[in-house]
Amino acid sequence: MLNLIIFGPPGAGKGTQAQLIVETYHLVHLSTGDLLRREIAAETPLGVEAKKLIDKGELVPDKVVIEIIGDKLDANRDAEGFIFDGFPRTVKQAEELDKLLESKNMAVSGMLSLEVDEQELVGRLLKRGKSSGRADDQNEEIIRNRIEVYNQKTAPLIDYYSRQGKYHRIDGMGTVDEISARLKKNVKKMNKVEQNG
Ligand code: B4P
Repeated sequence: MLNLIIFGPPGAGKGTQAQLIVETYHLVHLSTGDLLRREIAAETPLGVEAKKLIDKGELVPDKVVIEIIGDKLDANRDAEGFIFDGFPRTVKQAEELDKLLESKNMAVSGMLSLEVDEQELVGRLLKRGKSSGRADDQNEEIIRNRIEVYNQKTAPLIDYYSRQGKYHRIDGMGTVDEISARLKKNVKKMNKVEQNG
């Protein structure tokens, strides 16, 4: 079973690339950003609270996203594998994901980490902000805060997965197709290991 984490700073191309991997490997795509935006659109109590944080470029509490992911794992028991997009974002989330998967006799196969220059990240997000309607994409100060939050709270996960031998660094600069080809090379290797193991 292939369980991938697509990782990187805001605007690194996680959502874009996850979509392409899902199509090839028939994985269930779990994007915490998308799931939270769905709650916001439905104006649920959770969505109302999440919106206040997301609009400022802050993270939603660990407990909230861990619960969302737990529910989705339970709801997709027959899946051939998962791709976690935008999750985990803190060491606490990573530890809880390991526990959740272990309780189902599953494990993370690998973490694909997209590396992109900061200026490129800001440019991509501002460009998306023109059409997405996302408040967190429209203001450079908020985007810089998201990158700062990433550096402080999320980047330590590189060490977390390196220690488990699961970190794969991917050059995230270039066209969507170029990056997709780099990612798929890595996923292919991981898939072989999963099938032989
Ligand atoms: P996310 O939805 O995960 O937002 P993101 O980091 O911006 O990544 P996304 O996947 O959307 O963008 P992508 O890089 O693909 O999170 C939003 C917020 O939700 C967070 O700030 C946080 O508040 C909250 N949240 C989510 N998960 C959470 C968690 N686990 N814990 C706590 N809080 C959480 O693409 C960006 C743009 O670049 C797109 O327009 C795309 O078209 C473009 N692009 C992609 N590849 C490109 C390329 N190669 N060249 C040029 N442009 C490219």
